[in-house]
Order: sequence, then C-alpha cells, then structure tokens
Amino acid sequence: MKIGIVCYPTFGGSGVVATELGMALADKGHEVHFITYNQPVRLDFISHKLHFHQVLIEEYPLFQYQPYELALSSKMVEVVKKYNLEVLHVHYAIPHAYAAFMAKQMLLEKGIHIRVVTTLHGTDITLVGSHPTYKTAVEFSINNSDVVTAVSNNLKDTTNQLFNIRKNIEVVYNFIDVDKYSKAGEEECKRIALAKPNERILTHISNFRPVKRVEDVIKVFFEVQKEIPSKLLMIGEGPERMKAEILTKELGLKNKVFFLGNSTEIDQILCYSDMFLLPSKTESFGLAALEAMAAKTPVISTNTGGLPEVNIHGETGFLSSLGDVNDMAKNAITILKDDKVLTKFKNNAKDHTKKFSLENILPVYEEIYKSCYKSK
Ligand code: GMT
Repeated sequence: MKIGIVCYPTFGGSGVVATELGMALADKGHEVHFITYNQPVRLDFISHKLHFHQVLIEEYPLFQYQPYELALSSKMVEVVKKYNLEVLHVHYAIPHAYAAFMAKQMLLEKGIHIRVVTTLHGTDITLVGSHPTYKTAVEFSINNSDVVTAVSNNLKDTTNQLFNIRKNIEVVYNFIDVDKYSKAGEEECKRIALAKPNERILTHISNFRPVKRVEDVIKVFFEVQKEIPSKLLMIGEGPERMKAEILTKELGLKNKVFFLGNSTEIDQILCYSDMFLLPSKTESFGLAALEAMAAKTPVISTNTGGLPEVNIHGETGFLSSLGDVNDMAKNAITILKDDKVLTKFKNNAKDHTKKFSLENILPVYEEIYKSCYKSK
C-alpha cells in the first residue's frame, strides 16, 4: 500500500513508534512517506526504502504563532496527490488529526478520498488534549477519523471518559523489534566504563518532563545504593533535568549518577542495565519500559495509566503507588540483591515482550489500512 505517516520527529515515544512502524512497513514492501517538520530521530534512510517530505514553515512577522497546521495539511494534500497515497496514519492527535481532517476535505473537493487513521498516544489525550483550549477540536478530529487506535486499554477508557467519542477506539499496543535488543551481554566493554563488575546498573530514560517525576528516580536510587553497590544512568533531556541534578548533589550521589543526555543508542545502553526505573505520574503505555524489557531489564514503575498492561507485577518487575519511593526502592532491592532472582526477572521481562513483538503488531496495522481503504 501507499501510506503517509505523520508524527513528531523527536525522541518522544509517539515519534519512535511511528518511525519504527514506517521502517517496518517499508521493509515489507509498502511505499511509506513520512510527512514531518524534521527528519525523525530514529529514521534510518540507508537501510530502508522510505520517503521524507519536510513541512516548511514560512515565518511571517504578523503572526505571533506560525500556523503549522495549515502548512502540514497543505503538505499532506500535495504528497497524497503526487504519490497517490491511500492512507494517512497520523500519530498524536494534536494537531495531526485536525490537519488530516482538513487535508481530507481539500482532497475530497478534487475527487480524492484519502483514509485517515489516528493513533492516540497519551499526552495528546490526558495532559494536553483534554484541556479546554484544545478539547473541542481534538474531540472533533477523533470523531472524524476513519479509524482511531489507542496504545493501551487504559488510554481507550480514558479517552472515552474525557471526550464524547462516537467511534469505536481499537486498542493496538505499541510494539518492539525484539531482535534489535537481543545483544544483551555483548556490551561488557562499555559496561566496565560505567560500573565495577560487582555493581548493578539502574537506568532511567525519558524526556524529563514533570510527568516523569525524575526526582523520584533519584530518591529511589538513593535508597537502593545504601544496600546494593550500584550506579544510575539518567538518559534524556528536558525541563526537570536541573532539579534532578541538584537533588543528586544534595544527596551526595554525584559519583554514582551519570546524566548522559539524549541518545540514539538506547538498545546498547539497555543491554548492560540491570533495572529500569519509571516512577511516572502517568503513562498511557510506557514504551521506554517495553524497550528495557526487550533488553532483559526488569522494570520498577508506578501502577498508573497503561503501565500495568506492560509491566507485570512480580513477574517482569514491580508496580507501586504514585510517589511511594520507599516501596519502589524495597522492590528494586528484592530483585537486585540476589543473582538468581535478577536472572529470573530478566528472563521474564524478555519473554513478556513477545506479546508486543513487531511480527504480532505490524499485521494488525496492515489490516486496519486495508479495511479502511476498502470501506466507502
Ligand atoms: O511520554 C511522553 O511525554 C511522550 C509521549 C509521546 O507522545 O511521545 O509519550 C506517550 O506516547 C508513548 C508512545 O505511545 C507512550 O509509550 C507514553 O506512555 C506516552 N506518555 C504518556 O502517556 C505520559
């Protein structure tokens, strides 16, 4: 099929999922066109046959805010017409579903019927989308998509609670290329640069926004390192990084916590991690936790949002109530203090990711594209 993918080209989970999906579809012989304002960070043009169309914004001094939706919908129309696209799959409702609706109307005037699949990712519903500033337009865009998917049952339920949705929302879990993370144990040389052989490595990866509660990550680690020789890797950039660094200093952890910034080598970092910490206020899914599990890394997380659908309590890691750093630390120590227990959790974590494998999820999206294209 000929598919257009619209997403945020950043390190965020929605952009990562959209990029991995596009690359996998291209590998299966579909013609995939990315329409974004920058090349997505994980997009690998060399080994995948893909097209990238950049949305350029014309700066004009009259505008306090440049009208990105207009530029995006115009670009969608141009690309759909030029390449005869059959489906537009937009990731993150704001403003992509809205711009897709406009593109669809413009194309209809020219006798072209493009199908729009909207995938809801989380913050487009929970944090931003339901805000009164955007709610009306988000609700409208969801109801006017041909197919709407959500990345967890929890996000589906939350969307139905927060909006008046007339469409059935299909749950399609986020997925992972399990093979990419199969190198666990092959990275000993890099591991030794960060931790001594007797030390455990704990990792946190996020965009360091308030919802990630990065200070809780430091607090959990503070308790863990009292009992278990360990190091903490903090991967990512964002507004709360400074607060986390200050707390690290205050707790005397400067030599044990490394802030490494954004990375495109997540799979390699996770290969030598023993535990992943995700104490978020909410996560519609928690893609970073799934990536960790694929690299045999058990997860200590909160029990909020869609996390219980990904991280299985007592099996792939543990779930705690929001803000209960003592419980999270206690659970982490239970796993880390015993080699046998750690190995069991590592294997369980890896096994559980089969449920979210690319081979299982990709055909679901292909079926969605086919069925909505066939429908009138
Ligand atoms: O977590 C973020 O702040 C980024 C956001 C995004 O749009 O990339 O992540 C959301 O989508 C991811 C991919 O579906 C999910 O794994 C994350 O759980 C979700 N974030 C939240 O719900 C906070």
